[in-house]
Amino acid sequence: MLAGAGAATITAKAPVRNKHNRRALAEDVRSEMRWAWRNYREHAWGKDQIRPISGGNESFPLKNHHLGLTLIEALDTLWIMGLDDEFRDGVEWIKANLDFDVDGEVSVFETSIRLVGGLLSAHHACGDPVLLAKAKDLADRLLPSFNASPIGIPHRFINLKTGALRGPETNPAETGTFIPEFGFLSRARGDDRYRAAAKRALVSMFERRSKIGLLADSIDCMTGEWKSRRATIGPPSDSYYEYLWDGWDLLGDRDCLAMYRTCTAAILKHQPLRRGGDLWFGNVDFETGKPLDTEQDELGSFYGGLLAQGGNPAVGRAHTRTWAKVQKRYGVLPESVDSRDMAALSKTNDLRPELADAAFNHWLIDGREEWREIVRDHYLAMKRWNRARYGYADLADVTSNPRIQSDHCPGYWWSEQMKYYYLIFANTPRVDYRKLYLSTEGNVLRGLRRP
Ligand code: IFL
Repeated sequence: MLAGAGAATITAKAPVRNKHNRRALAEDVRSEMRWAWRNYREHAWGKDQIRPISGGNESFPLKNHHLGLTLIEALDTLWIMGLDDEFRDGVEWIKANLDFDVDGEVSVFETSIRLVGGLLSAHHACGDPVLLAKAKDLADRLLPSFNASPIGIPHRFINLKTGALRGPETNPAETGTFIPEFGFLSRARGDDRYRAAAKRALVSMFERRSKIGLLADSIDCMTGEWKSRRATIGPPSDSYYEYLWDGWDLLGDRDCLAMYRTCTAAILKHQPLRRGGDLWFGNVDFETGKPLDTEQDELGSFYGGLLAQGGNPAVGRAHTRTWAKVQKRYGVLPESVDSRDMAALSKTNDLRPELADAAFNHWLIDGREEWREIVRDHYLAMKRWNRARYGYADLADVTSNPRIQSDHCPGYWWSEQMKYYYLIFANTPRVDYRKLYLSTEGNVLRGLRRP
């Protein structure tokens, strides 16, 4: 389908300096969320993902079985926006229908960040013990993947019913993106097993860093042998670094802070790539630091926000501004660009939240208007190009005019960018912005205020 046809058109960009315009933007985001939710409610209720062009549905993370992924991802966003009837409806569905005893295989990483995290943030919002119990049941089904490895690094896939494992060849993100969810669960249940497993995996990966302090992006989880030479701050390593910081931020774990600092020092020494006024982080050989290619993955655009959180705001700002230039060129970001000239190397757009995530994190730290402007542009371009008949859709090509949409809406859309947009414009009393903690999937595990 061609985007723009039939979609609501935006006629002007609202200056974000003006309070009324910010309020209007927040209201607009809220009303888009409600519209998308109603479509999901009507056409794909209880399914994992709605197909936004046809109104059909598709399952994820299981192949042939639905777990209500979208509604679980959406819950804390609905709650923050004060869409309380919708929130209650979702919680009721979970209580009546959600059952993880399914003979099917899931990604351990995706299941933890999306489903365990989504249930925990909904529990944080309303305190319902059933949500916590469901999160525990699911985490119990993921834990064997950690325990099966002599070095504590999980296999990539596990069968939810039988515990059968697959995928020993894994990577930093799928090794180390567990500690906030598992740590929260351990605290809430008074059972340290979850936190300890997540921490062991983080440390085990860290101990395998090269002499110059970098991690490669593929490893055997049973032997600890590296399977690649490429160090990157993009996928599949990105959220490993994010969760080192988060282990400190959310749980006060000093080892995580020390590991974050060690990894960051190595990255800042070997990976910055300056071109004109732009700052990228290159993909390099993990033992020599030698540059490998010039590709920059959109998922890496979260990194400027993380650097600012971790105490390197100037470098972080430079990187986020570089990605904001890419946004100025394309409107909606392509999946990857060439750092030499910002040419799109992968022209698709998977409704990605990372640039909005980074800008939001900068704004929480320094309150500058420029971050709100980046987020506003992100939102307006998405509304213009990604809005389809039944919801928001990926783009098959961000360079065509009009843009071409694909019939897919990822679960993270409900948990991430809609929340960042709303939070940056709304100033809602439901959130203590100074305490706010957001997971890699945008799930709030600290800082919600019940009315
Ligand atoms: O699942 C999302 C999350 O932000 C993540 N990686 C990619 C997704 C969004 O692009 O950690």
